[in-house]
Amino acid sequence: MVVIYEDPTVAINKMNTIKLYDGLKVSRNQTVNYTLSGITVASDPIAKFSMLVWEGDQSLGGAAESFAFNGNTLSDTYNPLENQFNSSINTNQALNTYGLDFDTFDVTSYVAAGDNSITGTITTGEDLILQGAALMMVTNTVFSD
Ligand SMILES: [Ca+2]
Ligand SMILES: [Ca+2]
Repeated sequence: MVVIYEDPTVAINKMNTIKLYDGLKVSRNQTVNYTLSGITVASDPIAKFSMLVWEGDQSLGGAAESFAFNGNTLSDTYNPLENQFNSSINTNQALNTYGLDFDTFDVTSYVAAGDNSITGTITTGEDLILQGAALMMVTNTVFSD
């Protein structure tokens, strides 16, 4: 279950849309590229991206494990460059949840006005993961369903 709620800190003069993409795909020792569409990015956008992954071990990483949003590898304090799927929840400052990896990133600088889609690249090594869902919030030119 995914609960989507209003964030009062997000600028209210923006027409933001939220897209939820779900599915369940196993990845291990492979690179998976996908395209998420259904958006038309407005000028001066804000954008956030969240990804829910089941499994993903903190103890298994390596050069082959990463996630790239429009070609930009995402990383932060809770998500090392080479161990994206590490059972973290970065918005909760949680490390090693033993089975759930759910991280949110500000990707405003990785989208541009007029974009109609984004690309995601999941790269996995020995750490098996199950891709659960992706959420994209972006300032959109029009509402879409
Ligand atoms: Ca890992
Ligand atoms: Ca993570």
